[in-house]
Amino acid sequence: MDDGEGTRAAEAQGRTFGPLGTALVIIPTYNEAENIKAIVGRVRKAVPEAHVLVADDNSPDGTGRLADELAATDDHVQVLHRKGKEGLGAAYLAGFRWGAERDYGVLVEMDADGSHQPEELPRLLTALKGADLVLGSRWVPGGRVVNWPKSREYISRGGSLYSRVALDLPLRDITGGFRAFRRETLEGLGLDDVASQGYCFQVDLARRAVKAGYHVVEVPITFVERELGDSKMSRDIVVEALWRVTAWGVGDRVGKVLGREDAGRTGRSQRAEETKQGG
Ligand SMILES: Nc1nc2c(ncn2[C@@H]2O[C@H](COP(=O)(O)OP(=O)(O)OP(=O)(O)O)[C@@H](O)[C@H]2O)c(=O)[nH]1
Ligand SMILES: [Mg+2]
Repeated sequence: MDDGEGTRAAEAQGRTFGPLGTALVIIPTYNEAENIKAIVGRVRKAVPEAHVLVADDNSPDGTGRLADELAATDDHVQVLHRKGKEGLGAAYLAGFRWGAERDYGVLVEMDADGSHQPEELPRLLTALKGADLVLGSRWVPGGRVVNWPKSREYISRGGSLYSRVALDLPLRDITGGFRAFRRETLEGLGLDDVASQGYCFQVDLARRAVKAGYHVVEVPITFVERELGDSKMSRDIVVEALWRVTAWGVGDRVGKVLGREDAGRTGRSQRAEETKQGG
């Protein structure tokens, strides 16, 4: 996908974020009727030049309808209606495709429940000028969580630590979902075969980015526990993350032992290598 035309068109409409092109903030929703209007309003205020895409899985509580109401009066807000609940990962993949087809230069992941603060978005976007992927991080110096029960903190810290060690990733917050990607980065991750869903989806994307040789930067954030609506976090999501991360870790190690130096590598580093070898 050639960027030039799209970027110029976006600039003409006054909706670019710096030299990277227009940012699309993708907000996946399932039953977030109590949160959706406030969160979209906060994003629009914090980064007026960005666009918002609500990716709603036909929420029974009418979140999609409320998002439509916002979109009707604001040309920076759009809604992707999906047929039913298919999980966070599938909603993001659909949102990424939607954004790439429309030439957005930056794609942002953000929860609807207020845990990710839109007011911190400018810092993430600024950091992306010197990176391929920026992770909002609770577990680097300066990052923190507010109002989280200790049990949630242990699960989250434990999940990141386990992923870090099992997958040999130089990252602190690997399960978080407040992230900014350059479009080119997403295109280099080979997303067609991503099957993972909850936290595991975030681990999967971080792992692919590091293995593909992209420059991944963590920026401290303050994560605030949701006040309204219900969590979709479940035992199944934790179990999925545990088995997939373990399987990836074992796969990478077996690959190394068998001498497959490219085990698990996709995208940029592999392509660069192939180009070198091809002369
Ligand atoms: N489209 C879509 N969105 C989802 C789905 N599951 C979760 N979400 C959204 O993904 C975001 C994160 O989900 P949460 O329920 O907040 O999960 P969590 O942050 O791990 O859990 P809490 O900290 O307890 O809130 C929210 O905006 C949800 O509405 C899904 O199946 N489809
Ligand atoms: Mg949440």
